[in-house]
Amino acid sequence: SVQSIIDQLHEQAEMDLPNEATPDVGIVMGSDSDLPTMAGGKGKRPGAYAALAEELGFEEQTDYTEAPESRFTFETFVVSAHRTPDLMYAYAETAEARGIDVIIAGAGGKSADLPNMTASIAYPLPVIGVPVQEKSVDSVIGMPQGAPITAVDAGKSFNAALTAAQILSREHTEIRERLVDYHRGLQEDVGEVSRDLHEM
Ligand code: RP5
Repeated sequence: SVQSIIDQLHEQAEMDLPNEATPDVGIVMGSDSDLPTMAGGKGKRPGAYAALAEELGFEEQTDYTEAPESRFTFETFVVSAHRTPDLMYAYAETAEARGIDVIIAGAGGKSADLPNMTASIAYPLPVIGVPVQEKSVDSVIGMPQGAPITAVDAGKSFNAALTAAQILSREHTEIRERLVDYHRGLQEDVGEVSRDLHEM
């Protein structure tokens, strides 16, 4: 039940686990219908999972009873600002104590409140908002002065994951190197396309 997840979040927040045992990035979304955009998948544009798991070597953490194999991990929760406000509050409120360093929060619809509410409650933890649809952009980025959020364009959860990694890279040289390698790969891809077009 939702209450048992809330209880579990509070228990984990009290545990004071070493950094290696806790997820580095928390991904939350308003509905499981946001999963294809937030995670990416078959036939879909690559999303946050592709950036984190495939490009940057993060592992998805689902078991909290033992330390994950990879040093860098992320977790995913479906948390609705409107259907499960208590869960949204508990997730954002406990995130820092649970060892999360940055949150990616996505929601769709015209009232995409999860990213900005999460940013306000989890402050000073950085929150990167993903408007799941074009019509969600204003709702996600529209924050009052003093209540910051960082956001990407509609549907660009891949970029949200890269931004999350950029934040982590200030503390972890290994992530910095992976980001640089990823970018080098992009440049090589463009170079190849140009070569194919121009037979250089
Ligand atoms: C938003 O409403 C969710 O983030 C989702 O994008 C949208 C529709 O949710 P469902 O009705 O598909 O669950 O809060």
